[in-house]
Amino acid sequence: MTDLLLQPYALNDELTLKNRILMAPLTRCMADDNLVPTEKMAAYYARRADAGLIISEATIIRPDAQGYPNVPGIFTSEQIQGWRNVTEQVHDQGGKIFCQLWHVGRVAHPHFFAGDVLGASAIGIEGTVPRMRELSYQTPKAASEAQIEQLVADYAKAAENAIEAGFDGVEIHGANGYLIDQFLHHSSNQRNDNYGGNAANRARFALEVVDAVVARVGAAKVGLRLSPGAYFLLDEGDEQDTAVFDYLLEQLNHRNLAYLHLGIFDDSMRFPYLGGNGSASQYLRKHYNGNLVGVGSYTPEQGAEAISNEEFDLLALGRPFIANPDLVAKVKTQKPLTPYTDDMLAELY
Ligand code: FNR
Ligand code: 8K6
Repeated sequence: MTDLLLQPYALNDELTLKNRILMAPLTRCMADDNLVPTEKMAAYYARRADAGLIISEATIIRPDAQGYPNVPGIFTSEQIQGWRNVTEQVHDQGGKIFCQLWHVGRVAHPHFFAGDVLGASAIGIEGTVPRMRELSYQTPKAASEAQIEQLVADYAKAAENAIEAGFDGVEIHGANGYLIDQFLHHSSNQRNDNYGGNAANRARFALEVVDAVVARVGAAKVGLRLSPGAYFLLDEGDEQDTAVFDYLLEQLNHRNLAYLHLGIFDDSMRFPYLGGNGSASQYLRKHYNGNLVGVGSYTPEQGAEAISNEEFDLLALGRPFIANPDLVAKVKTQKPLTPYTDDMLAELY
């Protein structure tokens, strides 16, 4: 069964993956204090170059995108150089790697930068920054239309920087309750201008970012991650959100992106307002025509079965890749995987 995972897969005319196993983006908070990727990070990614495609840990597009310590950036020349070292080592091992472009929106903390925390609306989240519990989240400012225009331009510039750094493409992080997702969900977007209210307005920011990034680097090099079910850093979703995602996916069907990637920790979660059996992957498959990446607490065997049932086309694995740098080799030789445990996050191996 897992043979299916090991077959090559053409994303489009430009990019063919050597297998259908993707390394999911995994924040590790191990960049240096200038948010530059280190030599250890290069070795960590190169060790996993057997994946059909590595998606980098989320990488911030500009200073106010930061909500966690020591996450890498892609906006200074030093950061671009650091990433170039990573992409070269991955390429030397025969791998491919995309850069996940990230702005956390209201999950940002001014401890990390000078300036305002921006969100879709002035609605904050409860709680404190992980690993820095003394920092409580603040109420964001609603981004003005001029600030939105600048954000869109900064995503496009970050994508250009990523290509300059040698990445094979970029994945726009539109999932998991961060900035783009904050525009898509009703609980975090109560604007009454062109970016709020009806479905087209709430999807506008996401589509402007996609179009600006595509214009800069080409659709064949652009993936997008979305969380149609609200489950992380957001209040519960509802039917109003579903109308937004229905509209957004219909629009994306005309964009010819490299792939669409579900953002979720466990695909057995159910969101009744998404219809069908309530799973986020089934909802995306129903509304999206292109390459779909499934994810969320799958084993390789379960993922292969889901692919053979045409539930999605490619499988991303996150925690199993932290525990098993040699994951693909183990799947090939049918060796058991080392189970993931949270203490593995302490070190980059
Ligand atoms: C994540 N995840 C995640 N997602 C994302 O889009 N960008 C990121 O930077 C991160 N960072 C991250 C760090 C850690 C430590 C974990 C465990 C998860 C989510 C990840 O990509 C994936 O969707 C989930 O981990 C579910 O897949 P697995 O781990 O069950 O295969
Ligand atoms: C994406 C960046 C931040 C770092 C992430 C660390 C993640 C830790 C892992 C587990 C968290 C699981 C949260 C799942 C939410 C489910 C809610 C029902």
